[in-house]
Amino acid sequence: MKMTMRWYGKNDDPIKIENIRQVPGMTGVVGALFDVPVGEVWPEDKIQALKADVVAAGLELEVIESVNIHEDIKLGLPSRDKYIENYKETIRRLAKIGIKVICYNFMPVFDWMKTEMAYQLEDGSNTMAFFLEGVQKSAAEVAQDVLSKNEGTILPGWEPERLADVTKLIDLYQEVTEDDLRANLKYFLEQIIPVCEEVDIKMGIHPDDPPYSIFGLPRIVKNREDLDFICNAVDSPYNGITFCTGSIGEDPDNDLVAIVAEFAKRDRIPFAHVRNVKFIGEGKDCYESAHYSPYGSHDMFKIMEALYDNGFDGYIRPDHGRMIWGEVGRPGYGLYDRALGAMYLTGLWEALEKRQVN
Ligand SMILES: [Mn+2]
Repeated sequence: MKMTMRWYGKNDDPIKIENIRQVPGMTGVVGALFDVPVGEVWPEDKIQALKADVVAAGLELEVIESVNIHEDIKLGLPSRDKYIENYKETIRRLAKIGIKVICYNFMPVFDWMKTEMAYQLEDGSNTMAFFLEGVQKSAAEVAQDVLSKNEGTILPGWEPERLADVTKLIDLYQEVTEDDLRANLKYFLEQIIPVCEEVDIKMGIHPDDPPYSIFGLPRIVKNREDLDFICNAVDSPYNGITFCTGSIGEDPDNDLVAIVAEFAKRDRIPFAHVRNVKFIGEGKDCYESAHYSPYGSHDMFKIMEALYDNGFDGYIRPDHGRMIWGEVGRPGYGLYDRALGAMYLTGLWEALEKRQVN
């Protein structure tokens, strides 16, 4: 297991990489380029500059999150082939600097959706939350809400230029069924996985967040059956999952520990986001709690145990954290609570390793 933390780069992240380096057990950061328009080939000089910044801080850069998928690929438009060729070239360029895993998602229009960016918790901290009631208005209004509460930072997957006309983008999906979207994902994977095998990069699809349909959009990475379909669509260890416990875990019907165990055993989890959520009331409304099991609805020990016992040897990162100790910044991506999360997960892993020895 290699513990990592997401870092937005020296120009886009208020958090210094030197501070991430001081978190015990940290081996590397998960990085990306945020100024390359979706669909374009990532410039080699920028990739190398990012790598140089990370290495200079004494950390590794082996995971990229995300190389986003152009909407035309998800929609299955004829123009997709051009964007798939660009994607292949980006994969090859990332391999040259030692990248081992690329995280991506196949969510139409929105990469992720929260209705509350600073939900107040009893202890004085705040966190992101998702309440179904919050998406009962139009998608454009919800998008505007999210974009206005980003504390001046870029939000991953929420490129303002792409979301400028959310309504139009959603209209394009009116005729796209879940089966169509699945076929478009399979088409994409059939094209890129041979390249991944050649250059030794594993793809990890991030589950839908939340893992059910919103705004009538199709969703195909929601549960065990969806993950099984994806793994079988191209049967290769290079076609894997970024197992986000906070996304799959936002549907109480998903048996989180059993799903983690199954796909770790099948060697399809090269990268895991491990975090907790806390359900409120009877339905699916929830907020992003501290990682520690008693504060959320999921058992982090059992999740780490399922990874450990099934031979997981990939990358882990804590996921969204609360804003604590007065920290202000990109929602979910402050330093302090993610550092606590990383340390907690590292501690659980140490206990699992030593349990086996004794
Ligand atoms: Mn995640």
